[in-house]
Amino acid sequence: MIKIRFAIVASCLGLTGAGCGLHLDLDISGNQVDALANEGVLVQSITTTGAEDFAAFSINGTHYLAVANSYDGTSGSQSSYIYRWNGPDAKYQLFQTLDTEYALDWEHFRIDTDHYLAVANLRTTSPWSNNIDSEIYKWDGYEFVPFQSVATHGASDWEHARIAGEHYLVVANSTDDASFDIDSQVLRFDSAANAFVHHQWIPTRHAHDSEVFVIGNSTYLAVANTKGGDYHSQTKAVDSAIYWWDPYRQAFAQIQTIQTEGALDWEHWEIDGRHFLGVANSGNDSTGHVDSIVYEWNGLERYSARFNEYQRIPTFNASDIEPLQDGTKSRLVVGNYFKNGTRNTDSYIYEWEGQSFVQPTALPTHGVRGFETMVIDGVHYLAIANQHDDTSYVANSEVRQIGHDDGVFIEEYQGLVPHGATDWEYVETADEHSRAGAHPHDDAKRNTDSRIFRAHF
Ligand SMILES: [Ca+2]
Ligand SMILES: [Ca+2]
Ligand SMILES: [Ca+2]
Ligand SMILES: [Ca+2]
Repeated sequence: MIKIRFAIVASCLGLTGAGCGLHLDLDISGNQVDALANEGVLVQSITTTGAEDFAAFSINGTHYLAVANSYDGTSGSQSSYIYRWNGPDAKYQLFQTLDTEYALDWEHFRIDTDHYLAVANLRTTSPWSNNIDSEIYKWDGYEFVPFQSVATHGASDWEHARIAGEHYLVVANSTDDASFDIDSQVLRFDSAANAFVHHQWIPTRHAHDSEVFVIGNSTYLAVANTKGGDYHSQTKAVDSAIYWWDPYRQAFAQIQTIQTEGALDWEHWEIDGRHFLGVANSGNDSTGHVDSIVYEWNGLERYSARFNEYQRIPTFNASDIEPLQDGTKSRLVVGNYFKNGTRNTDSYIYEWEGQSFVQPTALPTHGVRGFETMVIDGVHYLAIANQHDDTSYVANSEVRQIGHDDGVFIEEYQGLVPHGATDWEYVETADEHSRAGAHPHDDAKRNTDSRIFRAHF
């Protein structure tokens, strides 16, 4: 569907100036809205039970959002839900229910045209055991159906990677009931067997997240190790590790260890050709009030690649770090799980100003465990998995609209020379958004330039 409205640059030539140069903020449908708060506008609340993760994906143009529900206060045997986006009015509606066991993560991936969805099941509740299967589902054209069960041990995260035409999955294992120092697993898709098969063990310590990313011709893996030892004697003073995919050995080879503090999440992102890695540190053995850290790539390749500390960000039991990128504007959200005795604490969104992330603005969260970004019909959204609101695991998670006010209209597209233009008008085409804007008028001449700004999505 292509919608085009014309940009109208009104003239106030001859008027006294009242209102000239005033600009209005218009939302995506052309309605006037107040200047958006930096934390975004609440679009939808979704009741969740110990939400740990959202995964957004689309199939044949339809948008879906899966939530990992971990626990309702009694049991980890929970229904996790897949919601379908039914437009800006109906928003997300329940689409499919899948039974999960203390679900911590959903990962969507494709192999050719086939869609898959994997869930990380942490443990059973009664009897308690972390040695349970996690499940991979496959889209059958109408819904997700079971595809393969994988033996996991306190599974916390799935990560899909495509390397040299092959499909891999990394599953992060956290414990086998006895020790936190257990391996995580790399699986490879065997097309002849139509199944994922074992490929490599990665030594980990209560692994909670893995991140596969590509720089140049090399593929890397970052693993978040949270703690070591066992239930009786444990420490968060464990390093996390970075691996390089060695194409000759067809395996990940460790190239760097990084001192982390209860690391729960890694993310990779790129800004202007610079590659960054961010880690969410949940805390050390005495406090959760520790810095989460952004690292920058040293520019060297293959096994010479290293990631050096670039910026420290104060966090409070940090659970997730997530880049927010719309067009050429880069931001970073860091989730604070718990601060000063409450889970009802703000997380922070930082703005990239060319050298560092600055100007944090508050995002209200409630025991937040994960963020997921999605773009639907050109609008940027952030899904917030709120685990617990201090009262109950049955809490409201949220979908918020973000990056719309100051994150979208960024590139000057066309200069105009009207006479004292007064108003903004929004222009929308299939994949391009523009806004014509009035430059504050010049009282002396009344003919200063106006601008059209093009939005990047
Ligand atoms: Ca996920
Ligand atoms: Ca994942
Ligand atoms: Ca991650
Ligand atoms: Ca993240």
